Amino acid sequence: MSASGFTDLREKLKAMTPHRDDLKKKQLPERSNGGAKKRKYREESEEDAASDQEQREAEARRVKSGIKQATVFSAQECALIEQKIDEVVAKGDKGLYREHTVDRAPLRNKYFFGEGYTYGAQLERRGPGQERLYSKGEVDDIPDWVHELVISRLVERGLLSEGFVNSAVINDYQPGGCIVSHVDPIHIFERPIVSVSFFSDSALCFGCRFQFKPIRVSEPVLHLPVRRGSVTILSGYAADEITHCIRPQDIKERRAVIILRRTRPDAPRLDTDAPSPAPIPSDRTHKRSHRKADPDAAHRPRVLEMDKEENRVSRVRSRRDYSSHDSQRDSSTRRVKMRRH
Ligand SMILES: O=C(O)CCC(=O)C(=O)O
Repeated sequence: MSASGFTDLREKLKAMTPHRDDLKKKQLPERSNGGAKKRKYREESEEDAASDQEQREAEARRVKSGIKQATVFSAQECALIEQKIDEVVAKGDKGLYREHTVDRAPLRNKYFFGEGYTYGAQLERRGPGQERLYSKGEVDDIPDWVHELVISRLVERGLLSEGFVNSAVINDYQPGGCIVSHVDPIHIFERPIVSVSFFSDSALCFGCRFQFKPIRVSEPVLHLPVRRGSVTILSGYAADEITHCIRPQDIKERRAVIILRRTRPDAPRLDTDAPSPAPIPSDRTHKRSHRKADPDAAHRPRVLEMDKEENRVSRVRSRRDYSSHDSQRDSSTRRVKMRRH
């Protein structure tokens, strides 16, 4: 034993730092508790992931319930229709259509026939519910070949009712082209929405979130192949309760689609001489996120934020456009900068 009463220096050290043992004792249960917490957290997140997966599967089933598809056009018939689409493109390039028939965007051009519509950029209020039909006669009529080669075939097959279609839109996509997530405006178009694909196979996706700069698209709730010569008919949940889009990665070659729809008799129409159009009943304008079924869906608010961001960017751009042309603007002839689907 030494003068200090300790034979072992380790004991002396222990006596000088008693709190260390206490600390260890306290820490031990803490540590194992931390492990339990982690395990619980992992289990909970696995459960969350499983229930999220189940919800997505249930939603995919609801989407499928509103989709009908059929292969109608042979390769030979497609080739003839594709030649007609090329003629539309050539006519557009020569400037032979009315101003609002053609809407050009990078990697995607649209040709509106029968009826055309716009977002409300020129109304200075944007977003779902703000879309307006152009005044009658502002877009070209539906070409005869669309009636003869496409619509009548679908009527014959019982896929369309006679006289239903009064609007035909041709989208012509280049590789990498896309259409962001949207619901075809409920206050403008009756259901069903009928589309026929040409030139190449692609996919229509439901429930995707888009991010921009660089463009990124989240996993869809449903990825629906849309093959050359096939018809896709959307109604119910697929048309109204979830957004659809074409992702850039799904357009690998040139693709075109002819969208056949009927406008509602009470669809609001742009009338440049009149003041703002009357408000539309909220049951036909309420905002739809890409997922409606589960109000707790974690990503839903983010989608709306992104949609807002999209609109905000266009609004800023359109304001910029307006301001540079302010001197040219009056109440009847506004410059229009818009985004459409
Ligand atoms: O390209 C498609 O099949 C869909 C196009 C579409 O949803 C639209 O133009 O509103």
